[in-house]
Amino acid sequence: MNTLSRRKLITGGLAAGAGLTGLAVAARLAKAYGLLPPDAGGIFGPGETLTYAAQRLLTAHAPQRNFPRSMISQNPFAVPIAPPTDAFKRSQALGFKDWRLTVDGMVARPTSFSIADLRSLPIRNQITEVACEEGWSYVAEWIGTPLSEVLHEVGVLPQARYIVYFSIEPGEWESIDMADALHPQTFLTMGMNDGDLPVAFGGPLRLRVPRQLGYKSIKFLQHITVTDSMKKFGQGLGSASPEIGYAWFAGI
Ligand SMILES: Nc1nc2c(c(=O)[nH]1)N[C@H]1C(S)=C(S)[C@@H](COP(=O)(O)O)O[C@H]1N2
Ligand SMILES: [Mo]
Repeated sequence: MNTLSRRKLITGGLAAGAGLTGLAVAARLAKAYGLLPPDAGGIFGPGETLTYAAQRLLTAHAPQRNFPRSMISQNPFAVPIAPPTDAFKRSQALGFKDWRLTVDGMVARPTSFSIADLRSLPIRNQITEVACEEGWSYVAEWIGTPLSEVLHEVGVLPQARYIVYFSIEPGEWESIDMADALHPQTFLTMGMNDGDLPVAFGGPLRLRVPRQLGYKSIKFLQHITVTDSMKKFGQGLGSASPEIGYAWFAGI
């Protein structure tokens, strides 16, 4: 037996002895390289871990499709939302002039932004799809400022890994990693199809995350916090979605 095949045998034997499948090995590599999603359940769910790791390694900066204007949906479907609270209605009566987006956590300059403050940042538009996990989708034009502009304003600290974002609607919160947070299509959205963002679609402020399923695009955005770990939020799985059985990473 030559040295090479002997070494192969030993390596193979080690892997078999430890009961490691290829997926589990990949999951270990993913962990070693910081590519584990917060809802990864050890060696359970290595498939989801791989989806996230593969996306991050291969397509970290890939844009979602930007549609031509002719493909904007005529009757976009708004998922019915809970009836607005009195506090929300008061703010709406004021034209949302008192609405604030608070950005805090691992930042150099915690800041509270009004809608007018956000409008004074560089404004961009994109024509992208909202795809719900239940199977339907629509295309709309979204107008807003890239989240990266706000993160730049507040000065994200180097150890930051995720941004966690909360709706005024109780129980509606999500998080994304810094690759998605800094992606140019991740928008703080104030406008839709040439008008203000309607309340039914999350107005006055929605985080659009077009590279992931609709449930990551939280409506009535009120608070963003920057963190190095998801352990301290909710059940520590990254967002409200995995707590009810949906994947934290919903890349499309
Ligand atoms: N605050 C809040 N944001 C939300 C939801 C919600 O119920 N409340 N539903 C989510 C889900 S499951 C989807 S698919 C999209 C739907 O977006 P649409 O209403 O623009 O179609 O919004 C997401 N954002
Ligand atoms: Mo959804």
